[in-house]
Amino acid sequence: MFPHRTSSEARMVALVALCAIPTAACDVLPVEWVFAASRVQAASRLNPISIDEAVAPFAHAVPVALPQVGSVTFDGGLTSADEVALYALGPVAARERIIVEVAGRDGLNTMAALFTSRGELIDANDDRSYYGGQVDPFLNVAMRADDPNLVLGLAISRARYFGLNDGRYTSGEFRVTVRRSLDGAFQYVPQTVWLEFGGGSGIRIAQEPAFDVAPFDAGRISGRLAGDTGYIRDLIVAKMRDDLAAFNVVLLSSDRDARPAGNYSTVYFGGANARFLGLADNVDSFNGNPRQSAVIFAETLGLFEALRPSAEAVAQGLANIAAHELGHLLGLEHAADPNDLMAEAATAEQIFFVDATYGLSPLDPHVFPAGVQNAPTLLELALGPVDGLGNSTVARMMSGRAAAPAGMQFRAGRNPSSESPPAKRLRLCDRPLSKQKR
Ligand SMILES: [Ca+2]
Ligand SMILES: [Ca+2]
Ligand SMILES: [Zn+2]
Repeated sequence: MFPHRTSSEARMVALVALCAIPTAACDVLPVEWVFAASRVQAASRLNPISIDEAVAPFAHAVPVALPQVGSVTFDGGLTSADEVALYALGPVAARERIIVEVAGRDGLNTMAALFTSRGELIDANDDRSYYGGQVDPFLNVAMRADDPNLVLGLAISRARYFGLNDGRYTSGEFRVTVRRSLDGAFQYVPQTVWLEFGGGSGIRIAQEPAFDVAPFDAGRISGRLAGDTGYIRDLIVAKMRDDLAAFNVVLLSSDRDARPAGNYSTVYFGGANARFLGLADNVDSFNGNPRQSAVIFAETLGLFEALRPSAEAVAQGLANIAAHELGHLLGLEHAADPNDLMAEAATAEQIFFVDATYGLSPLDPHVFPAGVQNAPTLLELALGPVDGLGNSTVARMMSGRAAAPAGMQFRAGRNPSSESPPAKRLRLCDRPLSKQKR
């Protein structure tokens, strides 16, 4: 049950150690310029592993016999933060419930994730209750699709990089219990989103103190844009509608539409924040809660006036940030590909000038250091098909890959010989490190 060791291990461990840049807040990720000292971190994230590399370890998952109804308990170990332990649990069917409980020994702080046989993320969790100090992971998933070989992944938590120092992060052992029951009925939760450009007061996001958001005013991003507020608002809405056209989401604009009667989530545009471009309540697995909030601190883009972004570029930037935060409210995690809307970080140029999309991307290693996120599929499984006829417009982005037979635990792939990344990066985020799990 111990991993391959390779001659590049020392180098890879050193790479990760250099990534341990402390950040100001422990429960949210601040917006910040990243300077020269973080070039190594940028290398590992801005030049992520390929999709093939990210899913390669899944062919070597260790088989574990999960009863049709009941539980299995087993022990495992991890020797470095680069390592992942993957367990093949066999076939699962839609509407089965899978519950995973992990106990790290001697304070080992782990994270866990469930994947399809193709290495596509189903759900991830680092801490059962981050705010409550329960740092063992916990997963409780009603399966939404059949899969020929469900995979459970364990890795050492990376939470200490954000200031959480509880527990051990070097190596250790854990015990896992996986339970299966037949009570995994689920409902799709379509989403209406209110894009609020008129400001708000007493807004609460996650565990942040309540705050007010000023009305959207392009002139407070740059005096050059003072006459473009309405134009930029309309462009933001149009671009977000384009991003979400394939999904069961209705976007309403506060200055064009009537407020909806039923459940909706609100995305506020306005104000400035010294730490964030955007904030979202949490990563809401399969959109369990259709009444949430996110804030896009539009005026923060004024920090990048040196780029002299046009009105169109500012609208693109705000639409990218808003679609990212909304992605969290719909259940999406961070991706490693900087061209994916769910990238955890991007350069200012990428934010302004790249029309990012929800795609198929290796996971951000803080979510899990192996596997991919297929955002279109996850959105469809959360929100339901786009029309009442069951005709989804979502293309399945990965063709089937056969799950190979068992092998050993595997190192998470990483490419330490990356090219020089852009020096300036922005963090887009945003959210509590961990999803609260019931
Ligand atoms: Ca944890
Ligand atoms: Ca939600
Ligand atoms: Zn984010």
